[in-house]
Amino acid sequence: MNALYVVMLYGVEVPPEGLDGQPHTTEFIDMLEAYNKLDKEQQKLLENISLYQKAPVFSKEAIDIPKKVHPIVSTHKVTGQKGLYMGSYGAVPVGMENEPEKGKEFVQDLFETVLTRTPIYSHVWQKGDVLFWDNSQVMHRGLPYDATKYKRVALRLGVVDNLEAES
Ligand SMILES: O=C(O)CCC(=O)C(=O)O
Repeated sequence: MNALYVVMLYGVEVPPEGLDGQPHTTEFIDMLEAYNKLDKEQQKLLENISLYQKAPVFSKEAIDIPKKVHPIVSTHKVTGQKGLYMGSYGAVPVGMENEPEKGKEFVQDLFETVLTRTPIYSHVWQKGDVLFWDNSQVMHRGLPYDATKYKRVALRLGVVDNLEAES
């Protein structure tokens, strides 16, 4: 998977609010904790499952990009700790290609379990904030704001690991 290893986001210009009067935030979930909060049996079951991930682009061309396969339990290349890798919306387990709706439901149910057991860190942006995260075992999403009213400028730096290449 060519997912970025470390991501940095620098809020150069930040909207004063998100939607519906809520603060403008980016949410994060620690997927190590998500894995650790699962029952042992569920952890074991997931060890054998990989997901087809969709390309993280929102264009018609994305349909033609081959899907990537990633194990749902990922082992951190540096710490050796296990975490969940749930990836993109609409991911389907390998072996369930012919019943994609059932596959998506499986992933959705797992994600709902994660959300009930794992706290979400919601970062309320202030101009000038710099965030770093380990993108290999942290999930994130930026929440929407009214782009017709406010300007947002964020600089993003991504680091790709080459740990396999070196070892
Ligand atoms: O815009 C945000 O708050 C999140 C940024 C993001 O999704 C990313 O950098 O991958």
